[in-house]
Amino acid sequence: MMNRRDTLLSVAATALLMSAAPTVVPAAAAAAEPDISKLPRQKVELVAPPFVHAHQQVTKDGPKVVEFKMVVEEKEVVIDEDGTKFQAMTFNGSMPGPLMVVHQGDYVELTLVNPATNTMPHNIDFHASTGALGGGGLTLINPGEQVVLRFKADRAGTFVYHCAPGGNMIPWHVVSGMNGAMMVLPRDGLKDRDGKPLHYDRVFYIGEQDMYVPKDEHGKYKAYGSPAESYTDTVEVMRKLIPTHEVFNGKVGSLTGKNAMTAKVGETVLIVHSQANRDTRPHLIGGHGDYVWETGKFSNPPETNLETWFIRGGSAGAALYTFKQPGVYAYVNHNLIEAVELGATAHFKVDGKWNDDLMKQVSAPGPIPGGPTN
Ligand SMILES: [Cu+2]
Repeated sequence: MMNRRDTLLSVAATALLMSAAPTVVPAAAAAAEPDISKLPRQKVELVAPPFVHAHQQVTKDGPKVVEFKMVVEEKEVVIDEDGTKFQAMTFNGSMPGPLMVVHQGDYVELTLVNPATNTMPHNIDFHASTGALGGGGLTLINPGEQVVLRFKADRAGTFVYHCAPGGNMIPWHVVSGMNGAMMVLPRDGLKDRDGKPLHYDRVFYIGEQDMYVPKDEHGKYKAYGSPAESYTDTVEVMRKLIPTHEVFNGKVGSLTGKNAMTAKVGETVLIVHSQANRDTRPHLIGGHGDYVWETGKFSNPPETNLETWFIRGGSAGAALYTFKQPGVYAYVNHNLIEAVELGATAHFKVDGKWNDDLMKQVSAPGPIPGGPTN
């Protein structure tokens, strides 16, 4: 008799086969392409969001093979102040997975590891890549397996990656945490609409995620022993399309208070924002998007001076802003119900000198002159 896990494995395998992933990869090798075996190689250690691994914004070097390794981790995490437990499935242990940065024309070479301690097959679909379901058709691995995928980052921009193991498994793995983003920078860096170079002093990666945690008959969030155990109840909540949590970087409060992102007045910050499943509308309260690539595609001219921008579900965007005033800025999904009630709020803590010309409290709160005194 099949247990739950075997059932899920076979559902995933069948669905993937039905999606017609190629089993034979055509030999590439058009004449103009470089001999990949002769290209320089660079190993990159990924770091957990909101931080981003060290990288050059502009490169004068030719294309290279950039080596990454990600380990899939299935684990229980707590996602809010009430201690709600969540059976997460993650790339490299974080929600979202790490931001991977390369330059256009580089080759991305990912070693994806699914440790034997996991319970599910996983894979990865890179929206930055071309072919085989974004690599998903070539990377499906069972617990105890690993796979190496190489693809050419042939277009610039910010792109989502996510697990897509087939059929009903796809949305479930994505909203369980298996999503992240890649930034493919133009080799000569970011530009404004007139071709003037744009530079950032800091970069942060925010991955927004909708979560669907089942409740018991008393309205309390339920906890489960494994992702598979949570599956049936979770899908029931998912199908109603009403998230119980909408969070930045894995849980409510992951980027607020003492976890705030930091900057100084005069610094330019690039904010990469992804949502692999659902639309969102980032807004920096008290600031703007000086330059915004809403769709994340750096070959398109950036919009300027935006108040709020739109990230389509299944994409990542980038916003560049130079802070002009000190203080704590909330960075929110400006569906404010999602920001305040469901968790989609982050903070920037900005140090520096206040500019009275831009804003001044001319008169502090006080009694209305001539009004009643008590
Ligand atoms: Cu997965």
